[in-house]
Amino acid sequence: ASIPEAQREAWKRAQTTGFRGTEGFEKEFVRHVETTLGRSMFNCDENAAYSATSLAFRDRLILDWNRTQQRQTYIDSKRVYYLSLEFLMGRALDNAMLNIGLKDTAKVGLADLGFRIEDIIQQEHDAALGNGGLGRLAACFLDSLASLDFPAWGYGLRYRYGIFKQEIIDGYQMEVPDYWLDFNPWEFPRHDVTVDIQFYGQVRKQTDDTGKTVSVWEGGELVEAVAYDVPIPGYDTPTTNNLRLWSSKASGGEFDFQKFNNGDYESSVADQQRAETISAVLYPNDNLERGKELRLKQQYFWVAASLYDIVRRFKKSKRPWSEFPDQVAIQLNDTHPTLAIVELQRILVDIEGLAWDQAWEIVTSTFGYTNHTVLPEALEKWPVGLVQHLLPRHLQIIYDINLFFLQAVEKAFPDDRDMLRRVSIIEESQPKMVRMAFLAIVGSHKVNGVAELHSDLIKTTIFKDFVEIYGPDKFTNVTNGITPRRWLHQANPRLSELISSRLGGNGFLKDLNGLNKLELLADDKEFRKEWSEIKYANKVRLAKHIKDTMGVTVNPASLFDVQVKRIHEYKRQQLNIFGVIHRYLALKAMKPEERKKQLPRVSIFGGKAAPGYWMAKQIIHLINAVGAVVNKDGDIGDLLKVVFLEDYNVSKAEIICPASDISEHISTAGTEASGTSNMKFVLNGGLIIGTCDGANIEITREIGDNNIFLFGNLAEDVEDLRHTHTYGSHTIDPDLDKVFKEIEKGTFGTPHDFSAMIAAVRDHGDYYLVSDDFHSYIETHKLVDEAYRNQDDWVSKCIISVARMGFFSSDRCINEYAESIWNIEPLAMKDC
Ligand code: T68
Repeated sequence: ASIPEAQREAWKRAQTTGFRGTEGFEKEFVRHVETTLGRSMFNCDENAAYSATSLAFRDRLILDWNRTQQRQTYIDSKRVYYLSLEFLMGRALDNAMLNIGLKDTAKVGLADLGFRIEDIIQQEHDAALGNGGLGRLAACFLDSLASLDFPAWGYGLRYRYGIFKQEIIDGYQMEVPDYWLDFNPWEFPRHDVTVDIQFYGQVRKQTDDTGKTVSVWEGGELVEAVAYDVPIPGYDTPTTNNLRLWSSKASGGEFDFQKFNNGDYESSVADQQRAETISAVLYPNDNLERGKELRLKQQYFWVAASLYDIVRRFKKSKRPWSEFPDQVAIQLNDTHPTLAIVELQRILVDIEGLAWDQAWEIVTSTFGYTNHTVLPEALEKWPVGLVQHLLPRHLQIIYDINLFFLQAVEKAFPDDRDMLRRVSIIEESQPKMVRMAFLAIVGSHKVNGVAELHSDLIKTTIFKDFVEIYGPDKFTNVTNGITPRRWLHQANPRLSELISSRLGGNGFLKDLNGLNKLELLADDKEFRKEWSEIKYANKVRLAKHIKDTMGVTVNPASLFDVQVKRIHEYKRQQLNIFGVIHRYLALKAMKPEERKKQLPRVSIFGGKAAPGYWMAKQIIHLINAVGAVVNKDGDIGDLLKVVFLEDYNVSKAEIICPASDISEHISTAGTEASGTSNMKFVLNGGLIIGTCDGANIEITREIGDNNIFLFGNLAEDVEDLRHTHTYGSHTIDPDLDKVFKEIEKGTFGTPHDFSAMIAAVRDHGDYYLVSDDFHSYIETHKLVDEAYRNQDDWVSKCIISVARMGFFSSDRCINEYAESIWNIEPLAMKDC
């Protein structure tokens, strides 16, 4: 407001607008090749062309980003902040081109200049700052938040190394570091946006002028957080939101010059490296918490920097603190950012001088907590001693939060002494532990699960007592969703185009329920034919990828059976591979004439095992060992192929999902909170074989139970079954036993290599119910074969399923969060 008119005019005259048409794109492209990259027509390889294209698009994005941020600051309405330790973004260029609506422009421009756009897109290294579903969900949410014009920021860590690259060597997983930041055109370093983050030290009580006792946290060490901003373009809207990632470095510059000048060079470099270690690497575990000090440091570093930023932004508006929750909603993606609750309470009480109760009211009105798992090994707990050492003031605050909470519980439930022990934020174990999920519940106004069954389960199992204490309204469900932009339009351009041609436009990409009109075409011969051709072409593309990367030839006319996701016993890739062995034995036992009548199948696996998860690595090894035998068996030929795809990641998922006929979502009932790839596969015209678990249940409800192959025991029966295994008599399914005996004969290599997998079922209680579900699994696969033989019916099922998938858009999901948890409205850019 204080800028003189003449200056404003000068700024306006000089304003850049970014390119629009092909010519504009080409100009920007060549400018970047020549002046940013210092190259020319004669040495512009595909990688340089990728860089120049990205920079041209980045320039456009940042202009929209600036306008969006200015507008959001000016209107100053409520913002939502999504705190996630993981953002599994994948590639940015294709997404940016499609969301801005200039992919065709770039395609023509690149062709003029001598490049194929597909080759250029493939130059990009995936941004793989996540493990699996949780991180990818955060990425889909950012896309929806921007596409729906919500004023929203993501906050995360800028890991130097994302999830490791997986190599398969002699059938075993090897991990290679993922150094991805060599050249990243999508981030803007903000060297002026830095925060000093404190660790260790002591707390001193002192009396202020008014006679009040205040706590002062002093001493310890400082690490500097530097912001890196990643623009997030919405689809078909100028709204471009921000993902702010924090990077750590030694506070106060390169290294400690005092130490350096005193000749202590080594130690000054060591300090610097220690600081940089905080954001160095993503922990590669999904659904497992291992309680390492560095992980806790990462959490506090990221949370403290983000809250400093959020509070600084709020304070600029000069509003009273009581309005904080009207301006700010913070969503905790799992318990990883739970310290944010404690940090905000500390800022308000220790630094801003608010009374405890007033501060706590603000804190609890601000936060929402999303739970993603009921697996006990994944629930975060930190040793009290470790928290005390690293964050002494925070531990005091946690104890106070717990004290006030338990006092209230005691008052409300005077007769239930055991209740206090059960719900205490501090677990009275040896050593004592801080239960992060309980802290997250106590410090939030809403807690949500990620699919209906899961949200019910948390209310009746792990958080049962809290439902008693707070009443049922604090707990809610928001079923996960996926962005149709990346998972249909980008991954499956031909299908997207076919749909758009029949629906009369791209509207379904912003209102996925629009797909339901496709149902009228389910029996349309011509439509079915085009649909099948696209599926076939996508299978040819995947077959080529399999050939190029794994050297295995597969026939695209086979039924493609896919299971790609993190390798975990609860996800039961072992059930799948045992089923494959069963199929192989059955084929071997057939006479040649009978064999000829069988339907050819390709079993495709992919996914990473946490480097320290031995059993998961054994499962990968067995899959590869089976592939090695089956794929070269002359009796079998095309009837069965087994492939383990190396290094499954987001960009590979974009090739795999469109090419699947049937995908496997076969977790032990009650263990998979939601699953999101199940949604991706169905949206791409594939069917599902799955258990009654997670979002499979709602997918069934939406698409109809004749369009999905469900099998296995129900969640409500799992506990009893486990009990029988341990205390009753446990008999192994006879067909599974044959599979085990074949493995033990050495058919797939040294039997000893796989003895632990077999023992887990036979001798150690079969916790994941592999044997209990085996028969039903095999029988259901027979139904899949039968159904696939009738291609007309099969394709109709696929069309009907896609038509009914509207519910699983992350747009629907984000709108539910906005309404029931964040109380936030969109802020469109149109009228500015
Ligand atoms: C997944 N969780 C759920 N966790 O397993 C999946 N865990 O059912 C659900 O669909 C998805 O979240 C989204 O809600 C994870 O992916 C992790 O990756 C993880 C990472 C660190 C620590 C614990």
